[in-house]
Amino acid sequence: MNSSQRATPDLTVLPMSARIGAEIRDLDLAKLPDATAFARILDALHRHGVIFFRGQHLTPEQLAAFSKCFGELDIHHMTEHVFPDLPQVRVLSNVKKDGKSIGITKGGMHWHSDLSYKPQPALVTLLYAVECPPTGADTQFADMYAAFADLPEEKRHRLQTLRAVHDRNYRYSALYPGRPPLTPEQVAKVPPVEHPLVRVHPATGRPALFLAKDVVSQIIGMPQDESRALIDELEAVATLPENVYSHKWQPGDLLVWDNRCTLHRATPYEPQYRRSLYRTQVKGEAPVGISA
Ligand SMILES: O=C(O)CCC(=O)C(=O)O
Ligand SMILES: [Fe+2]
Repeated sequence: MNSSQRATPDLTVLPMSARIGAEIRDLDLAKLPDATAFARILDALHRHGVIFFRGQHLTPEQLAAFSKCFGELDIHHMTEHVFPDLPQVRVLSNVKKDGKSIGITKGGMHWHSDLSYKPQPALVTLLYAVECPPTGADTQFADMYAAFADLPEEKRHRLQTLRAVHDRNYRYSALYPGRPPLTPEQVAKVPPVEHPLVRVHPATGRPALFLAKDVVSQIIGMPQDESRALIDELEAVATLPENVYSHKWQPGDLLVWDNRCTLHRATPYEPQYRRSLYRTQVKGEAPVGISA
């Protein structure tokens, strides 16, 4: 991504690396940003793929209000662990009350792009840390523009003609051994979908790889073993360390990531620590390929 730094008297953007991630300073998001400030936030998101703000003090309502600046909020198809009066805000947490977790625990520990298995995957996701462990539990992000751009030209040409099947149920039980399998009703809500393997970001016009090895069950028209090998290889290259930003959480951090040009995953932490975050996601559009 573009690492150029922008600073204005009231808003500073600090890139985390040449490729991906930036911190935005000097904003209190409990108040909605004005149009100029929001245009700068969006610009930073488009340049860096993942942005974050530290030291925030947000209620679930304030998080939802800021999230709406990015578009219409989605209500996740897994309706547990949302605020009853505010179903757009979901809780991720390992904290237990009366023996039951107050939020989703151990979600997203494989590389993925949120809701890629839906016809219109998530546009951006916002995650706000209420409490977090002193070490571990980083969220990692991979730059899928660079993942594509770094490939040899011949391979890029071939990949941009391909389509992939994204399937929520493909490895669900392997990824979530502690959860019951998806019910037939849940499976029926998320049938497998086909997306271009390379998608063009509508705002930046840049192509990005769009796949995750635990969600993409196959590449259309390719023998299964070849398809599997290609998917595994592409994810491995995309998530090489030089392509990844690891976010070390502090309470009060708000992260925003663009699911159209990044993959992310949660990482483990010691279970004696408490971790609670509020999460929203913004509805996206159907991915568009290069030749479409
Ligand atoms: O818990 C995390 O670090 C990330 C979880 C995740 O994948 C998500 O909220 O979309
Ligand atoms: Fe996720």
